[in-house]
Amino acid sequence: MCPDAAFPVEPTPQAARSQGSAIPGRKFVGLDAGESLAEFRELLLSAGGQVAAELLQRHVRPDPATLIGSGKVEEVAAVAASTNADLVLFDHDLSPTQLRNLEAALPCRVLDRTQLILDIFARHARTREGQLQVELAQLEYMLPRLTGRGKAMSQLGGGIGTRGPGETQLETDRRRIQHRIDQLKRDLEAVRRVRRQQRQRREAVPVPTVAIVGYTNAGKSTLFNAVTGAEVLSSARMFATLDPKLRAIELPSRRRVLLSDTVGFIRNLPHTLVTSFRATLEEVAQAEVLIHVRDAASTYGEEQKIQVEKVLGELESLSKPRIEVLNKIDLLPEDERVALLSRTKAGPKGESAVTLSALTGEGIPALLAAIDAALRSDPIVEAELRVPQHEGAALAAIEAGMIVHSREYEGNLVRLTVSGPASLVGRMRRFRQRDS
Ligand SMILES: Nc1nc2c(ncn2[C@@H]2O[C@H](COP(=O)(O)OP(=O)(O)OP(=O)(O)O)[C@@H](O)[C@H]2O)c(=O)[nH]1
Ligand SMILES: [Mg+2]
Repeated sequence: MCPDAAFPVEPTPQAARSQGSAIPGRKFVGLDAGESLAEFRELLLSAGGQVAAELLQRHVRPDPATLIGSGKVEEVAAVAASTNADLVLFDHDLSPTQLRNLEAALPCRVLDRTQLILDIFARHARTREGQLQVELAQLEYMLPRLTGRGKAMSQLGGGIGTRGPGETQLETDRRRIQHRIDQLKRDLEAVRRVRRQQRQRREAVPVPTVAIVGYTNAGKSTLFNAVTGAEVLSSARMFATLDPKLRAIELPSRRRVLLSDTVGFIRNLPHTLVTSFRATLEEVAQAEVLIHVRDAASTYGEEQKIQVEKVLGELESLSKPRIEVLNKIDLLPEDERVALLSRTKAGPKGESAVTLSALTGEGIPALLAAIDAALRSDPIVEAELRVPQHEGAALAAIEAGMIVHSREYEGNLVRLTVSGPASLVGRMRRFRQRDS
């Protein structure tokens, strides 16, 4: 069942900053309180919850005991009671002490932002590795927060943050959780060993990888499907994709690359998750080119871009060639579309930008051309070849792997002007014309 939730939010620096702005209407880089609240509401919906009430607090200094201060706690308690909420969510992380105090003072369970995101991940993890990673992150987050009242333990059953047994002895809980953590780490290591072997096998035949990255819900999976013809789940819910998906595609130059769809990023991605999903994000670290998908229709696109670049920095992937995709242009009014198109044509230095709609397919050919231009490995070279007509296998390989610009017949020879990947052209060395 969907628990109703009341949530007081945002004693954050961002909220304080936008309140203190001296220029009315001027937006700081960073979400203002309303935008932040809207995103948090999306997270709750993605976790299957419903909003019973929302409370906002602008607070410069968080209270170490309760985050929001005793007066506000009373207000929240009253709202939670009158709306019959099952859950109070905080768009902020809570220290073990704060969580304990709030649980004691409020009539229902309390979850913080990290626990909510962990819960969404738990719902969406499909592979064994994903499930193990999420459970490990949940238990590591929960361990120092056990209250002994059984509320925190309820992480393991149905509903948001309620999975598993109720009241249990605190010490037994701790030991049991520690055991489970050790077991999960061993299981994960075994799963990862298999994946490493698969990767090594893949790397024996090197095909460059292009990774699609971006903020959650930007449209990465929709784009992945549009380009590869695959049917990866795309959904209006946040964090629909947790496990990387790989598919081979052919570029206009006839080069083949592996395209990978990855987990979305979000501001303040819980630290436990960054480390546990590092393995999944190996695809990003290994990729030769990154496609950064952005939601052009989102009003907080700049903030999302900053967050994505922060995670790319943590993955030491900021220096890779990056193609910026401004997605969802079908949602923009005509004048904004035109303005965006002319801006991206000019292009910021060193970065290529493509505007497209993954939904309608508009702009996808330009993206494929941009990938071609960004790939450094196996560059495209032009050549003139003279191939005897009886060399059927070589002619077939040329047709399949290169672009043929012209073809002339000279006796039993075929004379071709081609462009193709240097590796393939190199294999046709014996047919090459001496440069004339
Ligand atoms: N109108 C419009 N909607 C789009 C476009 N691309 C994606 N969407 C929608 O945006 C939502 C999110 O799309 P996904 O492809 O699941 O996004 P994602 O980046 O993979 O999200 P996560 O895996 O959850 O991080 C879905 O409801 C899509 O239908 C687009 O070009 N235009
Ligand atoms: Mg996705």
